[in-house]
Amino acid sequence: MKTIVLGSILAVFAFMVAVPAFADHPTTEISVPVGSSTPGCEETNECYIPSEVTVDVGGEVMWSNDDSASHTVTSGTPKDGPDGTFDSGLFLSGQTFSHKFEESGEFPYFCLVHPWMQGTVIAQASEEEHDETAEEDHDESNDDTFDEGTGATVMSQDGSIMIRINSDVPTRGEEAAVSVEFTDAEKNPVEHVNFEITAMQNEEQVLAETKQHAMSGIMEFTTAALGSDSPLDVQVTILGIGLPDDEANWTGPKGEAVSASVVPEFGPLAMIILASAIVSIVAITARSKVIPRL
Ligand SMILES: [Cu+2]
Repeated sequence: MKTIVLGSILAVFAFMVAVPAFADHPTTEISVPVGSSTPGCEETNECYIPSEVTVDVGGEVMWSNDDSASHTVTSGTPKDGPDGTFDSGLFLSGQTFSHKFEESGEFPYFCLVHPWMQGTVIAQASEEEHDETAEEDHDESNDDTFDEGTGATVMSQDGSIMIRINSDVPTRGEEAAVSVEFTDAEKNPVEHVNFEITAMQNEEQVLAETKQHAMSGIMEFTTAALGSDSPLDVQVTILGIGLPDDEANWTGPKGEAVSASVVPEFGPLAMIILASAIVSIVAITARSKVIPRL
């Protein structure tokens, strides 16, 4: 009798110990460090830190954008382009992206905006998990962001306005045309959108227009002559819908910003525009100066 009880206790104990070891995977964290938007970090393998990690199958990896610029974590290589396994889309300073690795293998990834940024995740099958059925696919990509041809479209948080940004390929010595289009979910133009627009290249402002009024839903701008072929970062901030001289009665999303990176040719892609909504509502002062709160 005594031995049977002891045996059961041992069995229960073994079960309790084995189950957490079987199911638990700590999240592996990777930093996107300050300054990685400038070439040079690849020389010391520090564009993602650490640039190579090994996880168990089923393990999750979380990237934190500790830089001031926006970046992507995109599976594939700059040479062959994205392979479709995972893609963060553009994520802003202070934001994170996570992906769970359900299959073993070596997964190279890079940043679409800054293709010198490369890293690798190695997912290893640990023996006791061979029989584990794959969990449903965790797609962490930003649902309100999608690419259409060379432009990018983002829906405002309240679903009332789709903001589409198009641009020329950034080319050294040339001005780039940047257009902004406001439509509803059925692609009908939204009239009387007040907004401001800025564009930066290599930390230099090449376009800055405040108090713009898109009467019929579309407006085109021209940047200053560009200093290089580097990515162009465009930001559009919606100030409200209504007549320009009637600011007190403007409706719709106010102070919501959309940022887009216009990435020139590399690998098999001629150009790609990545867009992301700034989810925090920004504060607008009397002078329409916007301060993103991230
Ligand atoms: Cu980047």
